[in-house]
Amino acid sequence: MSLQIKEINPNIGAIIEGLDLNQLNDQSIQDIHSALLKHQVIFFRKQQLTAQSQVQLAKTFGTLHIHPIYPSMDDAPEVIVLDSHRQDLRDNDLWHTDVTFSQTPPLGCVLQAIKIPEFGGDTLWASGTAAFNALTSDLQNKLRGLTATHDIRKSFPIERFGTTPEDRERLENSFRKNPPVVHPVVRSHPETGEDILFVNEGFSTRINELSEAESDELLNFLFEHAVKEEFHLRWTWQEGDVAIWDNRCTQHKALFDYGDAHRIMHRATVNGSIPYFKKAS
Ligand SMILES: O=C(O)CCC(=O)C(=O)O
Ligand SMILES: [Fe+2]
Repeated sequence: MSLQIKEINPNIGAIIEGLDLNQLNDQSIQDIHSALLKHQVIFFRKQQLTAQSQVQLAKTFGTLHIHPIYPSMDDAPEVIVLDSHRQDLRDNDLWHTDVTFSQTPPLGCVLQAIKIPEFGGDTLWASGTAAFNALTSDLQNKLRGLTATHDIRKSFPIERFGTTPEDRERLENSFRKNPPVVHPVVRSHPETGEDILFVNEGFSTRINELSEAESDELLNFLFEHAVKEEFHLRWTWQEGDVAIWDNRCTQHKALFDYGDAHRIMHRATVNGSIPYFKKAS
């Protein structure tokens, strides 16, 4: 099979055809890795990955993350199950970068569509490099010196996720284990060296060097700017589709617009490293 890569949007995303993700080899792994660096999120149709293959594919990028809140598959603790009939998935319908409430947010994720509603349930991804590059150079320079606080509590409020005593206990435990963290507002991509706008509405609560009012104003501007139409794509899922995204330079949002319909996704999450900013030389 010959590999074909079709871009979805000039700033982000590509569909890759001609690869069976259940049968990886050194060449296909290399092709996938370089496509991900170039396109930030990549899609594969008609894959039907087994949990083991999904784990194997994700492990080609690094070690895997165990999520503190979401349930996982019985035979693969590294694969979390996002099931609209078992969980409240509304928190994903907000632009976010995964797990930026941790010191070392994930490098990326491998997500598979298991059950998709007849209508709705699309996912959107936005490019943090395109968003940064589109800012004025004055604002780019100002942002390069700033840091932001990221807090798990912003996306998992206890009123919604702690409705039973067990859930409340589990959530409070996660809060204790994950106190707020500080990341640079502009991070450097560890592999490409590109500057990335690295605040997200899901978890970023405050720009530390500014007053609360200035911070709110700048964050609200950046949340809106980061996800403008020209920086994002919208993916309409078919069952068996696989998406891989680079979580260091993107944000995403899963639309919760399908009412009571059943939607199930499986996700494997690759551990990342501490975000840093290094001036381009
Ligand atoms: O369900 C989706 O499409 C994506 C949900 C999400 O935010 C995630 O898996 O990180
Ligand atoms: Fe997410």
